[in-house]
Amino acid sequence: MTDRPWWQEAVVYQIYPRSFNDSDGDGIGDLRGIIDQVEYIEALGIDAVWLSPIYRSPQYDNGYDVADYRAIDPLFGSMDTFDELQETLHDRDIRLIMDMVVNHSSSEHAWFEASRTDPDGPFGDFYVWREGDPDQPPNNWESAFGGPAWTYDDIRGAWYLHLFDVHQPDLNWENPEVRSAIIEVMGWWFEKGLDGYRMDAVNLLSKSEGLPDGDPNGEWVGQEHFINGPRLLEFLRMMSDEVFEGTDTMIVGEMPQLDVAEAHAFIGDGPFDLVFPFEHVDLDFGPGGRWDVRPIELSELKAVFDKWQRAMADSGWNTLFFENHDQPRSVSRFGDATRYRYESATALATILLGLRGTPFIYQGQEIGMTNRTFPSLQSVHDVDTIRNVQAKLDTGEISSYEEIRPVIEHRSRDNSRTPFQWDDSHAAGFTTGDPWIAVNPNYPEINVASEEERDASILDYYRELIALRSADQTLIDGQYELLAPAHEALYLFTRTTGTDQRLVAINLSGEMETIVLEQLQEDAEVLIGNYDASAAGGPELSLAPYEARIYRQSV
Ligand code: TEU
Repeated sequence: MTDRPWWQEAVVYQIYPRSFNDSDGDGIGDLRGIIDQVEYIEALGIDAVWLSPIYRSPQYDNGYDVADYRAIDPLFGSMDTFDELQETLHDRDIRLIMDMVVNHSSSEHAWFEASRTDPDGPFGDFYVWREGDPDQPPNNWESAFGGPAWTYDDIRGAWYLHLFDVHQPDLNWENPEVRSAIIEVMGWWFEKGLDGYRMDAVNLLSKSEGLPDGDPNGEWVGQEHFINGPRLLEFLRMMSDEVFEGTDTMIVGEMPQLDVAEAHAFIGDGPFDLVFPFEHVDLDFGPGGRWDVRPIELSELKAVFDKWQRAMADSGWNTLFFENHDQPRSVSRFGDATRYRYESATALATILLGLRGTPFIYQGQEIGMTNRTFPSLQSVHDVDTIRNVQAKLDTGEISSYEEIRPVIEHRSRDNSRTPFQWDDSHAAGFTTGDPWIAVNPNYPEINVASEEERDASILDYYRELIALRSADQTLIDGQYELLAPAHEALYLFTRTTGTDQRLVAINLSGEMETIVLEQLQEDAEVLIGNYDASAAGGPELSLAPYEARIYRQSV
């Protein structure tokens, strides 16, 4: 035991409840389904579960549109089932983190209903309303999901802002009543025993005064007026003073477009414990932005990690992730899902758990689930993909879905939202009914049951690696140093505490690679590897395709 906060030693597992396990056959995953798989979760060796939103919601954005912050959506179960889940996890020393979506609510939230029908009432100013010509939005800001960020509401006769879907009106954080309402909600769940929050899109809360037009050529038009806005820190500090202060919780802020230089304001001595930046997963944006893809070099990926690792050496703490419910599957994106699925999935795991920071594993990553194909726009469920593609069709930027299909198949959020693959039975064992989104056709081969049967499986490797890391202070806290930064196939770094060192050696290519590495000692001991490499000391290091090893040595 150290005096470090628990979340610095933790490995977190993200569950997307809709797609994890369905207990009642309606085709949608639920809380009982999670309870039924708690042993699986426990056997992974993780310390905390982060649940994507389960609040009452019309589900236009799969729960990121909250209609009641204090109720569980009946799709997922009841408050009693929630309590049971929390207790079941706590009994096993697994903490529970919930997603909290406070930049916007659902348009079906009672606050919005009241706001649009009674402008002079107590909720009249809860959202960002502007009066004006119904044909002329108040400014040129765009929704992250494509098209204008404004919709004219006929009931109120005014425009409302929605940085995401039309069903996700932005809350007006300038209004102190909004701030206290949210703070009350957040405290309420803490009283129920919750261990922390993942704060959704939380760097968008403060908008520039006067809502001026944004650069029409920006990646997200208007972003300079709503990302890390003028009062953001003030709002987050207030949250921290009134809700987090003095609790033993973990608060991680999701912050799109966050720069490393800005990160320190939010963590360390800042209001949050952790942030999720996106620099490493945005690297493959093409010249046309998010809906364009470019290949990336390994040296670029290493440089981004290196920058964040070095920035957090003395204060702050990193999050480590390759996947979440918005990102495609990492083995398809950064590995080789066809020829070297086991090797590359485990190599990526070794990076994730080898770096310094808190690792977040997304459901299915631990069995090497892959991207799938989306032959038509009708086969896509995600509002982000559908609306962005539709907006491009409407403006004539593309003339058919087929034109953009390769990008969608690379990037669509649906890639990670297909049902969790438990076994080779109907619908991968996810549901006895019709799954809300099609199961990846590779489920007969890729599933938990088949992983359990293999001699060397991705799942076993994850379990072993998590156990190794959780018990190894040098892997948790050792100082990080990158070796051979410009190498385009090898990812090599050390983690050092005093004289105790781990050397993490990974080949991220499909070829055999050899290097003379002075830092690798002859008597270095392999602690874990995804090939059989018990006696493989240096200084000459040869790594098979996607081979990964963690060595222990003294320096
Ligand atoms: O995502 C925030 C965000 O900025 C997204 O636009 C993200 O960049 C996008 O999904 C592209 O990958 C959060 C949630 O994680 C996401 O699921 C929600 O849809 C969004 O907020 C709105 O609540």
